[in-house]
Amino acid sequence: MDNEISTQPHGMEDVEIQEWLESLDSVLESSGPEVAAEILERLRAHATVNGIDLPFTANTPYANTIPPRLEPLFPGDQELERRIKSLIRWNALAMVVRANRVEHNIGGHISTYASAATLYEVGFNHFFRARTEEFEGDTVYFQGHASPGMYARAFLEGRISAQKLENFRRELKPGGGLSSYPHPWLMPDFWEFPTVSMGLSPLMAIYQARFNRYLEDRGLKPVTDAKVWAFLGDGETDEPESLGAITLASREKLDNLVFVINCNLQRLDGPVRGNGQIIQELESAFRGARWNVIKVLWGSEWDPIFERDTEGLLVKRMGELVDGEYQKLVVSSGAYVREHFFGSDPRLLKLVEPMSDESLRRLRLGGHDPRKVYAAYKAAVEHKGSPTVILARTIKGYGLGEAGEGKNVTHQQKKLNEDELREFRSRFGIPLNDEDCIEVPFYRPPEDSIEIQYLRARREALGGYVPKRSVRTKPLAADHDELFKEFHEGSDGREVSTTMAFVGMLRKMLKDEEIGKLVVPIVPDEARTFGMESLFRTAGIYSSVGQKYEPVDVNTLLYYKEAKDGQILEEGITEAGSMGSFIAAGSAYATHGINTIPFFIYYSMFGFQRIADFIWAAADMRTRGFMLGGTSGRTTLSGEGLQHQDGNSQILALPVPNIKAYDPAFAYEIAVIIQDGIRRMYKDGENVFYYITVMNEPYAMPPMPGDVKDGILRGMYRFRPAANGKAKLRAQLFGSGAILNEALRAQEILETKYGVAADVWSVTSYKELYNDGIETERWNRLHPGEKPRVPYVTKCLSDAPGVLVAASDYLKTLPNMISKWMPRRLASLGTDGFGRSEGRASLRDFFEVDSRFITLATLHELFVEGKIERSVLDKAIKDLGINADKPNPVTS
Ligand SMILES: Cc1ncc(C[n+]2csc(CCOP(=O)(O)OP(=O)(O)O)c2C)c(N)n1
Ligand SMILES: [Mg+2]
Repeated sequence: MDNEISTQPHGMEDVEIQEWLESLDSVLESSGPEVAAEILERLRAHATVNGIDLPFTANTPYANTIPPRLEPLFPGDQELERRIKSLIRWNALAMVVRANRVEHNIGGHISTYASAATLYEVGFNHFFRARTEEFEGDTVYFQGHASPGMYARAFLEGRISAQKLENFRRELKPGGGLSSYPHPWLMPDFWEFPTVSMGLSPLMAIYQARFNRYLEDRGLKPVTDAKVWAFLGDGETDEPESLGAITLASREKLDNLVFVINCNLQRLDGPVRGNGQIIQELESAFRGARWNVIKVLWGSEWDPIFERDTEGLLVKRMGELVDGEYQKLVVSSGAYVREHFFGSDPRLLKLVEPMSDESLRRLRLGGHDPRKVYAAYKAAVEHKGSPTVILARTIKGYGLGEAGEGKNVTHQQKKLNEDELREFRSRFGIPLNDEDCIEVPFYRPPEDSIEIQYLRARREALGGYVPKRSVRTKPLAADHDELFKEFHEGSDGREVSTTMAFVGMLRKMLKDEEIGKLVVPIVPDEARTFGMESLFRTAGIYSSVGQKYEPVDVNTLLYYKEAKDGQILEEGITEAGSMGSFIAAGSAYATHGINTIPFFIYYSMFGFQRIADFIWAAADMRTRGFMLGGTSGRTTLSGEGLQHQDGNSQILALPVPNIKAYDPAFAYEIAVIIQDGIRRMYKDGENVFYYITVMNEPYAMPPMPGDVKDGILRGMYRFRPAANGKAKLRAQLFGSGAILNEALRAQEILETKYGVAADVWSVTSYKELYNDGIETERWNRLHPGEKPRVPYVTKCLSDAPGVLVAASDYLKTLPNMISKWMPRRLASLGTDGFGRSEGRASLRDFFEVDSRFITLATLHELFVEGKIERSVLDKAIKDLGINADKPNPVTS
């Protein structure tokens, strides 16, 4: 490692080094750490000027950041807190062991909480402030795999019954159970943040902390000292999202943010960095990103040894070991530690000469020492000007002994034998006898015991219980009819894209009396692509420091205006980060009691495809708001080619149960969907959110043809019936998004050239139609004695004669999934395959979704039904200029 402190460089005399160290000590004593730091800084500069090549290092030695003399007094009753923690340890273990006795392999984790118990308990007893009427409260992201500990604590607090603990991981049992991990969807009164997909919570926490500042800077919430705490695993930091946004946190000086990384040096399979030091690696990454880094490596028992070590030998030795060695050392006997750790140098051995093997074995790590952890947390919450990360060393499976302490298998340990249970019981002083203990009963001391009294008093002092989720907003009141009405009227022949239409609505929403302030436009560096630059000046781009420079385009109308009260979150090129902001803004109704309405507009291909797991977390969190997939449609986005042209996202939205996905064609459809969405989410409090694809193809927006609102929202409505309803040859054409225009052109061709009268339907949401269909089927299956219900699609088409043809800018499977509720077979056209850099017309020819192919598909269906001759079909292929031997877009 490059953090080693060399104590004998190039034969230099010990004495000389000793003199330097002593003079530094004396400066420290007489003038304090700031002066000492200044001297060292000057020395470093002096050395550099004189040609001394000092290697770069962002590391500090492998020692605690806070020296014992700067440690605050521990304010709690340490012994009582230890007993409470032991009870939580026991119950957390009991939940997992019991659950797996009832149902083999139901899973659950013991070792994560076992290693992190002190990190959490110090937080619960002294730091995590609850949300109250007066104070917004701290926001805590709990490490997903530590959930048994959180449940066990809530059990002692009297918030979760023994019955629920019994049903850990068996949520469907009568009376309910507990979800494996933090899921607000499943436990909406308890969990606030889903954290178990590793890497999501660190990024979400950063954007949450930043959003808290945004709310303050915009005057939407009072300025407070509330903190965001995120508890992570050291293995978790390998996920790119974990460290992916740490520079934003320091750039924004988020001193309201504290990361606690539980460095037990292990992940699931084995060591995180067997051959290196994860703590030093993380330290340099975070220090390099200008975070305040606090290392909590060694427990108080080490302090006197460090004190005896005037030569800095111990810290040097500590920097030498790789994590694989440490993993073994911390669970070895005292004799082993003496021989293998201190034995490397007789002077080190001398340091521990007076200590017994037993006391060597009992040397604790920093993350298991409440005093050290308290000192770190206190320093973190008091630190100003940058976020803090605490790197706390612990042992994975702490206290499990032979059952897994520090072992590579410990992550998966779910069962303990009788001896192991007894040992754990004794080690943590649980008042259960040998016989009772092997039944692993839950144990809660009586309500009037000092443990329960203390635990309750501590939480009362901190405002109540954590975690706890509650919806804290009042619903919106207005109906916003006026706001959206103008968009029902069409564009009067003016050609606009649905994106432009949406931006027009956004502009108007921003001015609205009720929702204007609540709208949060979020964009990852594509505002110009979507024609949103006009909002830069009017709404302003949020910047915590305002605008320190005169923008280069200040003389133009639409200059790049950054402002402290700016409303737009211009996130730069990070869809993940933007989603972090979307989640923070879309869940503020619960976190802050503020109905912020996020509109996150982005390049649609880089949404579901790239950050689907964040979207899944947003869904779990009951996030509200609108995601707008811009430049959408595989053939509608011309030129950009394979990576950009999106024919997927409407499909990828299908699995997210509470997302409503729409592919509207016209401005009035978008207006209807957004107005209804605001009502559902912010007035009626429904836990849904929206995905709306918008396109960049300009065309005239028609006025709304009568009252079709219900059809728009339910997924389809007849947009333009056939002119001649009495014709012999009939067809129904289904179009979506920009492809609806192709269906309308096909309607004309069919009528004028082939005498086919076709109705054209706008299908705004295949997902809504599909959900309605499967729900209807299900209801009928479960209620055979009652009058069968009819799917909406079936109802729509009950009096719709002729062949059926659907075309969209997405995969063919989208229309196919609803075809079984149609009266006849459906021909589906869609854009399966890789995109191409081309113009729209060529792309629609290539993917076979233009008006010619819709015409051909219709004629083909009529031919199959025996309604027209082959010759008509053959001629049509020729007349329409279709190359029958063209490459198949699906495979080419
Ligand atoms: C994205 C993702 N990948 C994989 C997993 C499966 N998984 C669960 S815990 C774990 C190891 C955790 O190690 P670490 O982050 O060090 O936490 P510890 O339990 O050691 O505190 C893994 C791989 C997951 N939950 N999420
Ligand atoms: Mg770990």
